[in-house]
Amino acid sequence: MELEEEFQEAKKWVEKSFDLNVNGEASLFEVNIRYIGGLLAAYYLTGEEVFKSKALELGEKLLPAFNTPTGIPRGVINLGSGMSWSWGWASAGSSILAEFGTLHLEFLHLSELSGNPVFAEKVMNIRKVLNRVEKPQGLYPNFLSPVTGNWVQHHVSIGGLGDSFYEYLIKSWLMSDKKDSEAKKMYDDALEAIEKHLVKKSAGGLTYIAEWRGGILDHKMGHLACFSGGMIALGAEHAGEERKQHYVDLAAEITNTCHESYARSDTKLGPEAFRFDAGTEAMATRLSERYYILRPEVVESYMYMWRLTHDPKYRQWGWEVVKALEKHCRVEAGFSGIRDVYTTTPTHDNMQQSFFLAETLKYLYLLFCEDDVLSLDDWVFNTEAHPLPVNHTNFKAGLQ
Ligand code: DMJ
Repeated sequence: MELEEEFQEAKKWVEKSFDLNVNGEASLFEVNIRYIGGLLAAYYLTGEEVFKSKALELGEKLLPAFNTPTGIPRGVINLGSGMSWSWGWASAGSSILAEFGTLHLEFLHLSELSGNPVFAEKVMNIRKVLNRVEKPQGLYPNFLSPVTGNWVQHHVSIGGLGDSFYEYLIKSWLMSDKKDSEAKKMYDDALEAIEKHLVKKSAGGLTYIAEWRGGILDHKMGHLACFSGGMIALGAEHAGEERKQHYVDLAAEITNTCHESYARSDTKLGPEAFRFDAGTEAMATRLSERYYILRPEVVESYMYMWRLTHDPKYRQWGWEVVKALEKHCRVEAGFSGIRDVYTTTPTHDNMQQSFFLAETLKYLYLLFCEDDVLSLDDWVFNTEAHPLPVNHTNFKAGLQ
């Protein structure tokens, strides 16, 4: 974006002030997708060694979390002491699918850059455990025990707790220059099961993805689940001639539903979760689900749908979001989340989440760029929208 001065300032901060030995609770998943992903992308975009060495140093610091009987990492780590543990709120000491399932892209790059296979081995082992365990109806529940390697609860969601696991399957295949056929198969099978059991159409004709609680459907879609329009669009091109149109349509329908969740609010921004029950369609029914914290998933899907179809409506929808952000979220020091999307005198939550810069604004920027800016043929975006290069040459790490 030609923000050269800001870049130099940030680089200086990474060199001089980025302390990797903090004693405190850090999420393995967030450190990976935000810090390691960000550092790797900065390295690949600029070639500056400092980003590579910090990414590798940080990667080493995450390794102790994998010392469990199955090799499935625990969710929380102290970077100073190397101690790791499971989230207190995760039932029976379990690890979360969207967390341990969202390491693959970054860890393969860490092995590639360092020549040390350990990172690739860790994520290939996670895949092995997942392939071994029985999947109810072909679905992947959200909680797995790092001790036994079995599911702890049968709650399935394409939104929070599950989301980016599915995203990393198709992206692992794309990043390997379409060589990692195991990832592609896992993605295809998972999507088939999701479509069979979770994809529904409302009375008003809106397609949505429900959540599954041990066989019982919860007709709710989280804002987080709205990334799936983009994911399905990204995979559609590679689905084979007969299935391609089917997936393009499915991606468009889900993206349309997510747009409806924005269009039906007074601020034109979408709620944290919306429901399809008791006569409600694509609106939050609970007070606690009416907030918007500057999340990216809906504009992320607009960006992928635009690149796939070039239908101008996706740029129009993106522009509606830009205007709504300016109107309702802009504050003196930056942008803030709002507590209720259904009132035009919103209360700010006084927080600018880091994914607003990393993802929401980046996807909006890309929506209005030419397709060759970070072309999807050459780059995959990690789940925090940090671009990582497709390995067009010799992607061996972990795949022997
Ligand atoms: C981001 O941190 C990532 O996209 C993650 O995968 C889930 N969603 C948040 C932003 O909403």
